[in-house]
Amino acid sequence: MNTSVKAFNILSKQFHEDPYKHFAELRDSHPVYYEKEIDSYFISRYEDVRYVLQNTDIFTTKSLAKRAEPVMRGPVLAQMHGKEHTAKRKIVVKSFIGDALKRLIPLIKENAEVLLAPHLSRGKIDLVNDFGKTFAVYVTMDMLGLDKKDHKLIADWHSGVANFITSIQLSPEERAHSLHCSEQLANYLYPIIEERRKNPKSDLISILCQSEYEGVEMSDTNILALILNILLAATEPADKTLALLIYYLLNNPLQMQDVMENRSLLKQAIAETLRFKPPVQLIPRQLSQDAIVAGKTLSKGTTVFCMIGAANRDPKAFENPDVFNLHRPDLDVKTAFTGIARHVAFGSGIHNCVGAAFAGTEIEVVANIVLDKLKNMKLEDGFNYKENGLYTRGPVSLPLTFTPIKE
Ligand code: 2IO
Repeated sequence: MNTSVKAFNILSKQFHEDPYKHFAELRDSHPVYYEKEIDSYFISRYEDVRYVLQNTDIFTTKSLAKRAEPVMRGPVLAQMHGKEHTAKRKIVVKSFIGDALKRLIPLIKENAEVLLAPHLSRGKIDLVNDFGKTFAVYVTMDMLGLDKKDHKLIADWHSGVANFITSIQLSPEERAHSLHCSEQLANYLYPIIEERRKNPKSDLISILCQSEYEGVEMSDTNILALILNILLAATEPADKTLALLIYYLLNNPLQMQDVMENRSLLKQAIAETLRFKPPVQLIPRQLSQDAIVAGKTLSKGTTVFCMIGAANRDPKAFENPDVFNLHRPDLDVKTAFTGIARHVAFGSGIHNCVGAAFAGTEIEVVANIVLDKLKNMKLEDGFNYKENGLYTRGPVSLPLTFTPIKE
């Protein structure tokens, strides 16, 4: 294994521009890559990523105490373990599956339609900045039971907090701004928690307020942390996934045609998008003891990042991994939105994404509406596709043209 000569650096501009170009070299030559500037290791092989994510006793989620708790103001689900984790995850998951999920579908539809409407007569839209970002915030706010008139405030505070959680390096100014956004969110949400305790409705905040753990209601701080957890996790990856899905379908006209002719293939296309371009690229862990990964001994206390994009492109796990193919036999759409998915876009092991089924439905519902309403959809002429982000990553913009619908 060659560990001395490195043709790239994870923190370089070149890597940020297209991490995918470097994944094969990482997996082949530096499967446990050390980044000195941030004193952390990056793990890129599918097998190793699964091993790390599935062994939470050794590769713990303690990393989130530094990365998330200052802005979440309390423990998020991924930080919990044992009885507490099981009980609280159960409370949250109930709102994301079964009948609760079915009840969310009309809200997802309505949000998509309301936000697309003003663009339909224009024949053009930037799917990320004119639609996706606001759509993601609207759906999350509906689910939590927040008043969408405040969506701009929430979106701004959300991005400040997300910047903290998903940063590799953070300047003191950025850190101060993120903490300020977190405080604003707390000031906004505490009175709502108080109010929902008194007058519960059917939304997720009310459910959290009414739920008991070990016979007592949760504290305001613990409820706030879970609300922020859901706000971040539901909003941050949603616009990215939608834009990536549409971009790769437009780039693969035969697959687009298949989906247009048979909408039941859309779920497969979403699963393949998550494998091919996972919106969450990194999952951090902290070692509780010395451990060996890909033949390398890592010591207790070390921070490692699982590279989700690299793992999902490992030829040992997926055939022709660098080809977008919604028909691939190794995708397994039945499990793709569950904890036993073959791809690792939702993580793996006990902390796998609690909103996976919800995410699959949300993107399916909105993508169906986009495909129905934006007839003859094309990328705008001369458009230069660009992605942004190392931790969460997605298209910077996606300007589309389509046949306008006359009002
Ligand atoms: C919110 C990166 C948006 C999660 C996080 C502090 C914990 C956890 C994740 C995902 C997506 C976010 N981590 N969701 O990677 O809840």
